[in-house]
Amino acid sequence: MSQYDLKIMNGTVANSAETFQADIGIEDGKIVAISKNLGDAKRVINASGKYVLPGGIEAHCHIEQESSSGIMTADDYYSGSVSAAFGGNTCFVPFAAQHRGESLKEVLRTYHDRAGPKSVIDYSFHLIISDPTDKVLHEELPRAIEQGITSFKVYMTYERLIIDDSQMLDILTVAKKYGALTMIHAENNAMINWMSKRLVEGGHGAPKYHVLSHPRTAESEAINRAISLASFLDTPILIVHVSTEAGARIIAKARYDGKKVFGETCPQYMFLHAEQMDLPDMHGAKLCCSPPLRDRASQEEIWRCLQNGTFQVYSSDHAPYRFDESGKLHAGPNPDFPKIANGLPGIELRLPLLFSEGFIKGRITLNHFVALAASNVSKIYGLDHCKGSITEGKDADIAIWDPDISRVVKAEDMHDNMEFTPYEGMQLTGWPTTVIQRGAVIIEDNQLKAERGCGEFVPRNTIDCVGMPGRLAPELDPTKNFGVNFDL
Ligand code: DUC
Ligand code: ZN
Ligand code: ZN
Repeated sequence: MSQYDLKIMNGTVANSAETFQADIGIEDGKIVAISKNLGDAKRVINASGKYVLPGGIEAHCHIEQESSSGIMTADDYYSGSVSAAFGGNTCFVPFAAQHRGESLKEVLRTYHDRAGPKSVIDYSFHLIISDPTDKVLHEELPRAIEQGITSFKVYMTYERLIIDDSQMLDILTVAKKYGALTMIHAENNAMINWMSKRLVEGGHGAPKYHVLSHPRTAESEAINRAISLASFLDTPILIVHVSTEAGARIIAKARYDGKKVFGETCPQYMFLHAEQMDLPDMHGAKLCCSPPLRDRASQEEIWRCLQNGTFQVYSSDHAPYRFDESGKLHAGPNPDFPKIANGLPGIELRLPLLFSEGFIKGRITLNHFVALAASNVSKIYGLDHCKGSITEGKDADIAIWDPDISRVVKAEDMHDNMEFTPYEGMQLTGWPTTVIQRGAVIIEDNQLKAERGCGEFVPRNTIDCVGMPGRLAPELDPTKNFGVNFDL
């Protein structure tokens, strides 16, 4: 009689569309049986009274990445992945950032070298494209997609990252041709610069004015433009870190119209607000991120758009910069807000926040929690062949959650390389207690059990937009444009 390597017994198992009582048998890193009364196993975990869920997949985080101004994030692939694992994740997809003049081959080699020896969870990368030369577009991007890097991010703002609309069309055309997903940081650059200059010149350089410098309309204008460009070509995009109701409504309308548009929001827009930045001695800098925190009413609107499915992806946007000269205050002890490093830590708390404040408090179902934790990401970003659900044949990536544990968040309990957390003092109920990756226990009894470098690179599939009909603009469609072929 066959013996499983591991059996998880007596738990309540949930996927994005079903919840059931079953035991799970694991062999060679895969889920091989889901049933009651399984046979013997070398090791048994009793999950009685707990939820047995797919391991989380973090789709937006900045790990061991130099910002465009050359500031390194505080977490490398070891501390970043350990922190993610303690937060119930078994896989993440950080960014591999191209700075201008760099080849994508070089960039990917650098990030493989950073991640491979250190990551304790499985990983892929999204490229950041800041220099779409002909070589990048026609040789390097197709090659990267072939290697399973099937998504990339572009910026509509930031001096050293911004691409113009014409470059955006070039990138979207390549994405369409090869089946990749373009992620878009959508903010109107001119509005941000115009506001920032006036605020600083007027003596309003303190961190809280960062919020005013990124008006809501800057986000909605750019989202609208990005969707117009992508739907012109009928190619999928994902608008990352949406912070406003206006932006969310544009996405909802586009999806209603059948356009291939996905939306992402982040915990900072649901749990934090701009008034918290009004602190003495530069402490507001800890909460500087882009798009910025909004007001309390916005928090409710963002929650509603998560509940109603406008956002399919919920990510931490973990961008850890310490409150010192290595990070937030790299430009000196008292900089004006445009010189403060942008980003918040949150990779470890993304899921505990949603489990506690979403599922336990009855705002979302357990299945919706699973969808946001893992399943939607696995489908949208091409990981569905191996991850994102508890299904026979998939990787045994599992997080066991105890709904009865209640803890107050403290920075000293986090496993990232930060000295603060924006969520300090929140009481959260429900925490992951055991995390299993490809059948190996990596977190147990609040201890790390994984070896440095045990995570593996996961090549991703091309992007599937079934159910999103879309429509190429008539001007590009040879059946409607006097037969002109744009080779799309
Ligand atoms: N965009 C991100 O995605 N993360 C941090 C800062 C930013 O502008
Ligand atoms: Zn961004
Ligand atoms: Zn980000």
